[in-house]
Amino acid sequence: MVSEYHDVILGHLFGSPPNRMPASFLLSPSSHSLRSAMFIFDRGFLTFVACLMVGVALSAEDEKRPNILFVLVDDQSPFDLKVYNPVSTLDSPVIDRLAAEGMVLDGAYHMGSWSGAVCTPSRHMIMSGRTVWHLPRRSSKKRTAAASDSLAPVDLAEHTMAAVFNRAGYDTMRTCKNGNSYAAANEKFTVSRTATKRGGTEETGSAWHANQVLDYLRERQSNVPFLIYLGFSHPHDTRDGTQELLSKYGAVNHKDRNSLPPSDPRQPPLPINYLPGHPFHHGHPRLRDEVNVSGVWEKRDPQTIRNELGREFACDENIDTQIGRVLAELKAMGELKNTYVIYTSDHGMAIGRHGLQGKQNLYQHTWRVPLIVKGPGISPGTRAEGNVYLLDVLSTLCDLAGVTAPETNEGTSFRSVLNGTNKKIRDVLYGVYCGGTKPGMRCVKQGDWKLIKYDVMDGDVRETQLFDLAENPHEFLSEHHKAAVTSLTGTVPLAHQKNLADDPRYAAKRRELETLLLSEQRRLDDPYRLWDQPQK
Ligand SMILES: [Ca+2]
Repeated sequence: MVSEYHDVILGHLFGSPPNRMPASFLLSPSSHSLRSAMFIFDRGFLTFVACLMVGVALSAEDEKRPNILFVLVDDQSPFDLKVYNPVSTLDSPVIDRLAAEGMVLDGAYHMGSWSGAVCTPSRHMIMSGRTVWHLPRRSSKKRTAAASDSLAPVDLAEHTMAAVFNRAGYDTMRTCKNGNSYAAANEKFTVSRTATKRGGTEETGSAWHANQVLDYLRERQSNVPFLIYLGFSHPHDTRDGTQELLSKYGAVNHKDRNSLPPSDPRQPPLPINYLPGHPFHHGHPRLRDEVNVSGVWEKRDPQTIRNELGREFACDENIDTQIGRVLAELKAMGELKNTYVIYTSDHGMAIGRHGLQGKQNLYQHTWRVPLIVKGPGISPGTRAEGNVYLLDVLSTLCDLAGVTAPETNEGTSFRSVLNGTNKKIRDVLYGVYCGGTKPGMRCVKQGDWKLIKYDVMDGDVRETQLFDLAENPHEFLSEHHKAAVTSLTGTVPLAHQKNLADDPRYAAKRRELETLLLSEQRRLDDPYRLWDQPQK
């Protein structure tokens, strides 16, 4: 009956008789009562058409293309945030609300780096949707043989985030730090206000980035949708927070290498997987992040780490406040409901976890990134594993906005995760750190199982770690079980919570993941092989 009625409507609209007339309409037209009925029907039909047209007008208004606010912070572990780590002492009410109104992705990763400046490939991947070994060659003189053998199209910048959205008729605006990014892609934003702001005042800190966006929104005289890239320079070191927030988290901007910062009960506790040192060399001698970050240097004692975490949290909370100002402005403008807000970081961060300080490792605290998305069609307060990379963001934004992703894109849209259709978009995840001695670190994850391999320091360090993340989510090592550590962290891991690589019960699982790692290396054109792999 529905399809028959539909046919009649089409007949009225397009002037052609319906193919199949419903039986109730096949009566003699000479009948007076029938003519009356037809008159009533036509009036009803006209009313229906009028409603339809109003509906079309309303839906055109409703279906205005969405705005995009892409928020990228610099160097933040997901475990800073309560939404990923309920015992975190960080106050981030705006991010908490974003999560409550949108979706939290638990499995969001960056694919890795061939440089100590992990920001650089990460941001190239975000802008281009390319995989880590398919990024443009670096212009630096320090170019490695592997990275110079570029597998990226020469005109890739023309197919990056802002270029794609400019062509689709969007207004594009970016504020971010200077450097360690993808300059040719960044230049495509029609409005760009960049400066590195890591100070503790309105003008020198995170407020400056938010102010650029607020000024842009208030000055903008355009009805077309916008894509705003709101990048913060913090919580990357130097973590000079505002005095008020430093005080809240009991931290000081410690500058004296020869003394320890004061301890303060308001400081965040040591991370659950804190170690006073990593059990073997991470493979990148003289790496700035591990030896020369002001306030930490090579120290891993509890006072230094807790003070630095306090500084990190002061910067995190300030960012949270600044995002809140931008969201309030969008709400006041009536644009918030039609805006996808994406919150993420270019990579995670150690700050004492596993005895490391920096971003050059593949433990979950550093390989993973926070990823929270709110916007039209996303059910509030939802969570999904996702298994996404940051390089999937470009195709996802295109998908959400009804824009065709560029042919150079290698990412996969995770819109189906955001709208609740899928829980994840892939099963296997690959990670690399190859910025120090070669071939470096590699990891692969499938389900709850994760393998990390280290082949560094000219063969002096050849290590394998195997974790069951369902049982050992913090990747505890045997070092975490030592009394000297548990007395500091207050956490005694369960006996089975350790590296399982040499446990004969998991030999088959280890072999399975080693095979998977090699196949991922081949698939992604990883130019290196590890000591125990075939060299092709
Ligand atoms: Ca970074």
